[in-house]
Amino acid sequence: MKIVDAKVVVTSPGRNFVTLRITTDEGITGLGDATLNGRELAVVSYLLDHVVPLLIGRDPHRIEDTWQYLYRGAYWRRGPVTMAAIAAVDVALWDIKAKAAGLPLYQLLGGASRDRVRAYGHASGRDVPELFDSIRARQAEGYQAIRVQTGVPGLAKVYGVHRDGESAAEGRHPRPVVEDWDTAAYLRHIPGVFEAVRGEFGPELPLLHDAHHRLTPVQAARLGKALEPYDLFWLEDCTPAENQEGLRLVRRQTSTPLAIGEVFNSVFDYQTLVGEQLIDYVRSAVTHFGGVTPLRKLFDYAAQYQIKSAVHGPEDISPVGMAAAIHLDLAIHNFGIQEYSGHTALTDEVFRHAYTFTDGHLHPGEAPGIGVELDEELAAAHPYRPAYLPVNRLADGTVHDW
Ligand code: EZ4
Ligand code: CO
Repeated sequence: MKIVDAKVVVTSPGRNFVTLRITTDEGITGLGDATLNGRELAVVSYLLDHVVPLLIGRDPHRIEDTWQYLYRGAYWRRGPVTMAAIAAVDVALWDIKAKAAGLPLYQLLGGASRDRVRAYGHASGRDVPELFDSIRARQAEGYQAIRVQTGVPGLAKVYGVHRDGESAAEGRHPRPVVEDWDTAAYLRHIPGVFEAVRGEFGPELPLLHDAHHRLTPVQAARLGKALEPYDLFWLEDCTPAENQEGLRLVRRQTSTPLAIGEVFNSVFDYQTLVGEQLIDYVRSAVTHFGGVTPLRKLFDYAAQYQIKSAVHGPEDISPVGMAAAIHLDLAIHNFGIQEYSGHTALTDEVFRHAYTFTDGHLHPGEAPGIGVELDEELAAAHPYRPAYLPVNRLADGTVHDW
């Protein structure tokens, strides 16, 4: 088999998605997600100008070799743009190989290690009553594990907090919106929120919380300790993730489980964190980590340290990236949990997918390949719109971690 064509589709059915479609001389096609929120077109250029010309004529079955060729061959390694582009190629080739075999991808990864994959959803509220309503809404949708984010008194708008039913995409802007931040106010407020949630929903509901890289190690240690009575499933991204050594301090001070990695794009970003067992969950996305091939290797490395998977699954991962994640989740032994918010109905029409969400659990379905079909006509009817994430400033105007 030979690759005869590779095309990049940019579409915005509610938010921007970048998709690579590889076609072979036998007529089999494969899809890969290359979406990098807020920097989408840089990946489009990387693919069209520098990757697609190298793919034509290659044997699509040689996935590992193509991965190494693109990664080592570029000389310039790692980085979110490079790794999103390589991820799209990797997933599209796995899609083709699995379709050629007539099997769903998870069968090629060793087959199912479980019947279904537990997902967690997002609840948020500007205050505690609004948060309770949001948690109940997630429970009504079937979720059995819930990430909890709230507003902080004195702050106008906090990351991850929006009215229920208002998609995060509705808040997108052609220039970054400025949000305010005050770490001290946040640290004073959050333990009381979790006390209230435990009081209302009982001890069994798995609760997660995302600190979104806002804290120093000593602040994170204090928060982790303060949250111990409320038995979190994890505290996510407590400190800026590139400072791996900072996690030693956090780890020594608290037994609240820690999850990190959504902005990582290489196993080297995890060397200290995994090798010293400083975290409990690795959080990279298939789409931002170079694809299924390297993420599988990361999970195998993490497994030696009893660290589990928790693939990043925000709305800015397309259904193509989500499908690849769910196949991997089903197959690996050290699966932990999968983040999942679903997509807009229009997005699910553009990307028709075989995966399902039932009773708080995902299943990749039995369609050959990753099980996603792209409606290119509908995609073209919803063209790219510039959209940026917010930026964060302290009261004196200093830019803070986002
Ligand atoms: O802010 O994917 O856990 N999920 C998150 C996400 C990230 C976005 C950034 O594009 O923190 O919502
Ligand atoms: Co996060």
